[in-house]
Amino acid sequence: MVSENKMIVQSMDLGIKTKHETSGWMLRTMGAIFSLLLLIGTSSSAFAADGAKLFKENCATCHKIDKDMTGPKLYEAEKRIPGGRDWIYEWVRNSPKVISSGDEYAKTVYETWNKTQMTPFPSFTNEDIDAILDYIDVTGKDLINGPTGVPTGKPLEEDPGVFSLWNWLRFLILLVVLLLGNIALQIARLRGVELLKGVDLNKMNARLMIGFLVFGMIAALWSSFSFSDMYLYSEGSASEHGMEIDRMFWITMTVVMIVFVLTNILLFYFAYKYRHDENRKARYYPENHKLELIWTVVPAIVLTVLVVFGIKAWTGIMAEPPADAYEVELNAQQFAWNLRYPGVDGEFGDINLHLIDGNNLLGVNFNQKEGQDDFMPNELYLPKGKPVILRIRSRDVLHSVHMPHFRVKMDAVPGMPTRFTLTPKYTTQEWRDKIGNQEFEFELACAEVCGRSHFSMKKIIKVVEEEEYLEWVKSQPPMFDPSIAYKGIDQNAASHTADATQVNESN
Ligand code: HEC
Ligand SMILES: [Cu+2]
Repeated sequence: MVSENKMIVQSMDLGIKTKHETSGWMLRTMGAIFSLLLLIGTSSSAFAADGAKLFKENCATCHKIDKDMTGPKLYEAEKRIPGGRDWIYEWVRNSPKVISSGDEYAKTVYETWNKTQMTPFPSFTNEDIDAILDYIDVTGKDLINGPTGVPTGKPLEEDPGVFSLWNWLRFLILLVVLLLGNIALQIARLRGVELLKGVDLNKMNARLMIGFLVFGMIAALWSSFSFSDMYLYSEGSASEHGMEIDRMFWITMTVVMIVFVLTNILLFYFAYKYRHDENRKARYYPENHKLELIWTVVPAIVLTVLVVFGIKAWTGIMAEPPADAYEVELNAQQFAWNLRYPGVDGEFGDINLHLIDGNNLLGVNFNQKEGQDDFMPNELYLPKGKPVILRIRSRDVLHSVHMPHFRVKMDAVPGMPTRFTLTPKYTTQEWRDKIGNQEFEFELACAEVCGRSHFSMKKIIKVVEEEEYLEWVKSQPPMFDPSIAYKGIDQNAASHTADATQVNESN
């Protein structure tokens, strides 16, 4: 008979040597096979063409090739659209305009898609759009015919995601492994095999504590160093206030690391040293005021110093921006950033939600001459060495402006405009040379999980010299088009009268 005690010990054991070594051996092999299966990932096919990049960066937010999403599936769109490719050129560059021009097809899709506004891409050339359509065509065909072009006869299928056959198989294998392991243990038990005979579990646990400490420390160091080239912190900051943030980051990191290492060593060493011992009696040591005072006051002082420096840095970053700062407006919506620049006059037109319509995405008051030269580019241009105020708004849900290289992060809150001022330190080209990667682009991303296409909510940031920036501002076409009848805008007043600032709300 196996005693009660032994049974508990046995059921705690998973794979330590048994008299009949089969079960342990079997377990380990199964474990190895299972981990191998987990490691084999699926490979992704690479499309090098520009069209792929353009599609993924700009359209994939709302469109899938083979399936409807926020917008219609784009495979063979050209065939179903009566206007063909020429229509698509116009549509992509300014879909609101196509809709308001009275185009029947445009109106129908717009209505069908619940009047969801597609972002206009005014800077896209015909060649850009050709490249996107080619990419869609090739990829769509692959999805139907297989990559070799041999028809598989399969229709476009839904991506099973996590419930793929392969994942079910892995799950099944895991179940089988666990079952077999359990069987092996039961057999050993029935045969009266004494697992862990003569092992002092208490001592073993104590040693494992030290083992865990060493293993954990090595793993922590290894992971920090092996991924260190992914840390943005190693490249330094691309903005001026970011230098201060980095400095504080490193000071905090150093303090935290020292405390982390010391406390962990003590924690595990004490667990080892003061393990249960028949011959030792615990000392009764109820309190020590001096010790308690030290471990309360020292961290309190350190934390206060860190927090005070943090508050000082933050008030500096949030201080009133200089009067000659440039301005950009970032309008967040699911799932895009709409950028607005004040135009050559440097003044924004007011925004009024009653003015929003298919032609006026942001509801800019075009009755004001300040609003008439405002423009909406596709890339966020910033001048090097000059303060720029980001004026941040959201149209639907919470989003968050995240420009990691510039150490910028600020929520975009519906109904509550926020602000962030930064001064870029390097042009994009200088940064590319600095990090030795000529493909590099700065990026604006959304840092708030705002919905299903949150992942693709990003914009390219281009930092250029101030002269180039001013040239670029001059070269941008204004969003206001005098030939369009905007909702709530007085056509006549809009033709350049400075004082016609009233919006006709009854319109
Ligand atoms: C913010 C979401 C969004 C983005 C980004 C977007 N689209 Fe759209 N697109 C739509 C919606 C919604 C429609 C349906 C019409 C409407 O409501 O405006 C549409 C319609 C279309 C149509 C007409 C399709 C048809 O079947 O008639 C084409 C073509 C198209 N988009 C191409 C593009 C391309 C190319 C890009 C990238 C450069 C792009 N879209 C980016 C939302 C988007
Ligand atoms: Cu978002």
